[in-house]
Amino acid sequence: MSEPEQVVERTLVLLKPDAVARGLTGEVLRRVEAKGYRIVALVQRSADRELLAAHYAEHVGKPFYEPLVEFMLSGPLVAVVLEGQRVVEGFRSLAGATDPTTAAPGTVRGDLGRDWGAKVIQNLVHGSDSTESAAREIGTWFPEL
Ligand code: D4T
Repeated sequence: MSEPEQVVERTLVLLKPDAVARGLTGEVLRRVEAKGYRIVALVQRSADRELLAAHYAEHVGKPFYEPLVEFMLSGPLVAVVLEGQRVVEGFRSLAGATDPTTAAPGTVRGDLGRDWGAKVIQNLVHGSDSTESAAREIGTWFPEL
């Protein structure tokens, strides 16, 4: 009997304002494309409070929420939809651990990120943490998809 075909997934990636301000958009997308994932949609834009409240619904009210929002509003960001087998966990593996100081070398956060003494962790990228989150987040950032 043949193996069941693996389902093609999508994930929502944000290149956060620190990545855009530092001119790292190309470097991050280079890694994504070199890994073999397909870019389905991509836009550079600014966020707003309503969009961030939807995106970060599980963090609303936490002590780091307001500094997180201020950071995410501090400049343009790039929102991307990626596609590929197991792309949700694959992009999170490329991104590395949340804290860029200790994220493994070889990852986006480990190679390119650090602690800047800000009130909130500035870790360059976001990637959906499950296929359910991905569906919700893609709907938030790309309602036309
Ligand atoms: P994102 O969501 O940005 O991909 O990051 P993670 O999945 O790695 O982390 P998260 O959703 O738990 O946190 C969102 C965002 O808030 C910052 N943060 C988080 C922070 O400054 N202090 C904290 O204690 C936590 C948990 C970092 C990422």
